[in-house]
Amino acid sequence: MLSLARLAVRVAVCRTAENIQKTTVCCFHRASVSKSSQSTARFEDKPEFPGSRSRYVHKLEFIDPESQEGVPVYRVLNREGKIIDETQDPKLDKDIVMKMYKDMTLLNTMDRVLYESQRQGRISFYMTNYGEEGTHMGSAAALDPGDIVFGQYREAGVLMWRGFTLDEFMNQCYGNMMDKGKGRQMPVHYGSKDLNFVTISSPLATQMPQAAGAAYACKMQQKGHVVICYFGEGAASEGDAHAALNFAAVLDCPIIFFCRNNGYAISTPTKDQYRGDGIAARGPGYGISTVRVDGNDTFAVYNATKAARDICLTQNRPVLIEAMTYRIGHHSTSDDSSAYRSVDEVSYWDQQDNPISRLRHYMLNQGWWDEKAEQEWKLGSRKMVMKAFAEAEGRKKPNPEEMFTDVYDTLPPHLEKQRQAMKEHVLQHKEHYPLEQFDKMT
Ligand SMILES: Cc1ncc(C[n+]2csc(CCOP(=O)(O)OP(=O)(O)O)c2C)c(N)n1
Ligand SMILES: [Mg+2]
Repeated sequence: MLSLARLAVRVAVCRTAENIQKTTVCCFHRASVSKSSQSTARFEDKPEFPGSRSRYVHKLEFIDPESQEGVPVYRVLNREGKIIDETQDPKLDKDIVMKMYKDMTLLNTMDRVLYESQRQGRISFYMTNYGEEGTHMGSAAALDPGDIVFGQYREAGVLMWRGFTLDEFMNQCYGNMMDKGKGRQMPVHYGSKDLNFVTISSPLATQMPQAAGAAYACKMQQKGHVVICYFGEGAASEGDAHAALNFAAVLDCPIIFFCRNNGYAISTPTKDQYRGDGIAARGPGYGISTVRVDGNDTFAVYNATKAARDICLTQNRPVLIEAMTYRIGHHSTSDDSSAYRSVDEVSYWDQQDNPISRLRHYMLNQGWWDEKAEQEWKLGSRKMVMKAFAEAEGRKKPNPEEMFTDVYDTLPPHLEKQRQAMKEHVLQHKEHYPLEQFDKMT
């Protein structure tokens, strides 16, 4: 009723007003008629629904995922360490390739020592990186040291590449008084403010929305930095993974989502994790540029990460990389993978498709490495690892009072009470506590 009354008033005004008013109203009317006829014509050609880009079809057809070709795997080096297509050769300096190889093998040696250390009851827990070294060094080398890393937990090589020392790794795993986290975290939960590596938080996918937020901050700061967020294909099933990918896409965040698809989430193989074509197939669904690479090819990972970084920086957009690899070790020291996969399967990846041997072949082909250098490095690097290991083991544990520090600026009264009670109790029953192994209480 109200709109009819308004229309009547308008018509009346149109009839009685001066010419200029008449002209204005009539023009408005003409314009609206022609606009609506134009859009009617467009409606017939193309759907105008907000939120999609497509066309009309007149035959009922479901999209059959089986009929879609899988996302291809980008590769630079073949298994014999030869460049397949010269145009893709990253032409890295000998020093860089040597550092890649030395860090990959050093990580391998450190893993063996710390894994054994846990088996002998010297540390509480450990996770190896066997088989995934190429994803670590290939991606880390393509980044700027100022780029912020959010890891899951199986990316120790990225931290090693950035300069985290063997002492620092060992101190953290031993939770001794030199550990940056003051012994409060489980082993492998590394972090380094100096190296822009955010401390590991193992509830799966927590790092992903945090990383998207940090990337948004990078965009606002405009200091030429991006974020890289590592996650496993298992973690990609968490709701937080969806939130992170969608936020980053919608808010145009400069972030590289780097999925390490190593075939398993503890004992769950990928076939029981998802039905689609891995994680890469999800990228376009989020409107994110995506590439799938051979994660055992360090150069392919390097090229993909470098190109992704450029996209992030120059276009302020996220990129998704899915690096296909294989977890050669058990999930962690709390797992025995022989219960759910065959020895043959594991040895195929260990012997036939291993990132370390592939890079070694490349170096041998280049004449940059030989058996003598290999043996010397093996011995020398093991010595370095054993030295750091022995020193970390010999260091005292942190002062037990550190349990109460670094959360509150001023300790609240109830925690102060607990701190006092702990101290009195421990000092009163000294004989039951190995206090000589701890830094002295104040
Ligand atoms: C929210 C949450 N659920 C379950 C776990 C237990 N958990 C630890 S690691 C892991 C598997 C993760 O697999 P993936 O993301 O593929 O990483 P990978 O270990 O293969 O590197 C699970 C289920 C956890 N840490 N957090
Ligand atoms: Mg996995």
